[in-house]
Amino acid sequence: PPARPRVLIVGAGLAGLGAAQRLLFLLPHSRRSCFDLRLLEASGRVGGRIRSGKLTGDQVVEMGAHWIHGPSSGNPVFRLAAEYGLLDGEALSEANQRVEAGGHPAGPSVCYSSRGQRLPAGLVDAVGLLFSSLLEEARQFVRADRVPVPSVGQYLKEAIAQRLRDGPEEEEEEEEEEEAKRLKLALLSMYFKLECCVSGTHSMDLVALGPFGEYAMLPGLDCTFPNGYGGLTDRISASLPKGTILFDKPVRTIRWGRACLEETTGRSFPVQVECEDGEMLLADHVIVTVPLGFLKAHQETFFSPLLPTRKMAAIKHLGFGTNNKIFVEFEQPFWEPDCEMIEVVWVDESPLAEPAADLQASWFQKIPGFIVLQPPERYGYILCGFIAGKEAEFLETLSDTEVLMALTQLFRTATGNPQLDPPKKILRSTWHSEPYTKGSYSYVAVGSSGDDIDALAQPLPEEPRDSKPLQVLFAGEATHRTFYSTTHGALLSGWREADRLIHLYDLPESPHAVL
Ligand code: 6YU
Repeated sequence: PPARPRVLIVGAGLAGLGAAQRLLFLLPHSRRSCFDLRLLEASGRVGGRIRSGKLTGDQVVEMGAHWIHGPSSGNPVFRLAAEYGLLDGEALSEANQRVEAGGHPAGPSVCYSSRGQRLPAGLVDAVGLLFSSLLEEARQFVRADRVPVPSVGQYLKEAIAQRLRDGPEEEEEEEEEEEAKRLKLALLSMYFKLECCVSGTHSMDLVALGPFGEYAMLPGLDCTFPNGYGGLTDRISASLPKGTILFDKPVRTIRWGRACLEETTGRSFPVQVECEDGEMLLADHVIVTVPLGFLKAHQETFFSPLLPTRKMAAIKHLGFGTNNKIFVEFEQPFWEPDCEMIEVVWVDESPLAEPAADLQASWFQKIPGFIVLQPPERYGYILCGFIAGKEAEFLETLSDTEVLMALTQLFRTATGNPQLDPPKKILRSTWHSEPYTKGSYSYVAVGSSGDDIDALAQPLPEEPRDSKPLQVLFAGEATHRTFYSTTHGALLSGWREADRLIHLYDLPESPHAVL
């Protein structure tokens, strides 16, 4: 048989695994696949930023991706997870798929103030609605010629300041009015921090206003994997022929635009991949799925010759921040059995004021809240705190004991109970320190746009007339213009690059095959 095109995929996260599955099972009934393919993975596991861990016993906790955002038929992660039987009945129900919630389940929650009081649910909800409506306004500039300010943060802050100026000025009960205003601003500050976690950024001032609305939301109430998100990538990996994935095989440099002769076969290959262990692998095509954080840190040495200027600028200007999770387990809950979310509001904060600069003294104030892992019969009493930005990166320099002490203090302050028992266990992510990730996920930063995402996704060489086409292809969440920062964006990007190769060889397109 004629030699098959040789493909190397760098990274065995969802993008890389999805591309491999699509290329290998193109002809489901043929024993021989159309491509000679291998995946090179730097770590010893598949999944990348999908990583399910264990705190104690059997309860699975998600260190990375948590929800399927918009679990409905238009979401390929939902479809694949459903085909593999990884979701529960509620997530699969038609009713769940139809919900247009634009986000996570809004179950019963409690909001504490740093004065040790519960804030009235009506007030919290009202401020939450105001914040959502302002965010919605911020999404309206996609097709606008001009933006009033560069960032989402500035837009939100100006809208809030305007409302304060326009608000009724009551002469009487002035002090009470002032206090209510302060509390609303403190609540808004909590919602800003929550949004930093959603966008994976230090500050909403870094998120570009114009392209903000390009991120697309699918219908369906966000759902989780009862036995862990990792089941998805494990199943895809198990479907690939043994030996397809080479683990602990970090790639150092991708040399493209060459003509390397392989002595054993007499074939010439345009790409040479140098691994950290010194091994050199030759390929017709390389699909790069490494995170944008890794590209930002290594693009000068990862490609030889350097990437075209436009692509280098895209890597530099697109945003890639840190969102970390802190799981804490308690002997006894201090929350009601059906509570799904615990928020904490620092009463002296305002989104209109400069944020605190002393990370050591106040890093934990950046935590907007904790998800309660439900139901208790499955998890016991576990909270999952989330924190984004420089504070999340600072957290990675602290010991578990230091974090536990700070959180115990936070819970005591919020509940007003100085005797509250400390959590008995802690487990946290350190995405910024992960050498092959260097953060959590991408966002469109001030100074960049959706065009940068498309530029990043463009294969090399850009003008293939004189050389072999599609030598280096780019996938991964940061290359999807409307679904960046998600697992479905990652999977679709892998399929997109697989399809590019399938079309190049004029092979019949087939839907992905799940074994
Ligand atoms: C989602 C969610 N979610 C929380 C947290 C994180 C992420 N995401 P991978 O990194 O997986 O794979 C690359 C591989 O390459 C990896 O294995 C490396 O080891 C390897 N590699 C690197 N360098 C190499 C080298 N040199 N050689 C060889 N191998 C190398 N997504 O859908 N739902 O709830 C969350 C969340 C804490 C960290 C998430 C979520 C993001 C996904 O996890 C992520 O996109 C994909 O897994 C990436 O897959 P991949 O294959 O591309 O890379 C308006 C607007 C707002 C926009 N944002 C709104 C959306 C909010 C996103 N939500 C996130 C929230 C949570 C909680």
